[in-house]
Amino acid sequence: MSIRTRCAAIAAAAAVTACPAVYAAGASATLHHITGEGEAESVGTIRFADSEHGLIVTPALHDLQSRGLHGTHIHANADCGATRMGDHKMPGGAAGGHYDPEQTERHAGPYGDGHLGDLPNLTVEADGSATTPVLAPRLTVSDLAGRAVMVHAEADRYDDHGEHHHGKGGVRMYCGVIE
Ligand SMILES: [Cu+2]
Repeated sequence: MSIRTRCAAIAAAAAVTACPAVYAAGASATLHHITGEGEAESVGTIRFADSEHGLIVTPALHDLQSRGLHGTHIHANADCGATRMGDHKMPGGAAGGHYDPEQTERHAGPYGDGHLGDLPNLTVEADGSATTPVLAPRLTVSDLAGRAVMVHAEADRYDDHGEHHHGKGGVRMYCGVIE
């Protein structure tokens, strides 16, 4: 059954008329600056939509602290809180690691065969805004429920040298639960 046919059947059964919104539905997240104390100010939103070439990720972010490329991923848990190990507080630690349903444990980038949650870098303009969409060809909106999107302080070089942190974008800086 096609999505359109199934949608029509659901709409008939539920006596609703909002069918186009059902199959055109996307997802979005409101991002917040994150610190060792948890979530701070909002910096805008990221929207997600399916296309025939994969997931289109459209940022509408502002007041970001540094220009240039920033590593961005879908992380496993819908929680942007900090975690604590002894005296060390980790911003966004509650979001867990990169979404990796196949348990590849490889950080291979959006076009690789590792973490499904690896997104292309987001580009932050000189004025601190980010509005340029990127494409994640292996993901769909249906993968996103119950997860968070994370923007890191530095560029992601898809460098998977063990715990070599900067290869994945460095410190977790902005996070949003996907809804
Ligand atoms: Cu990340």
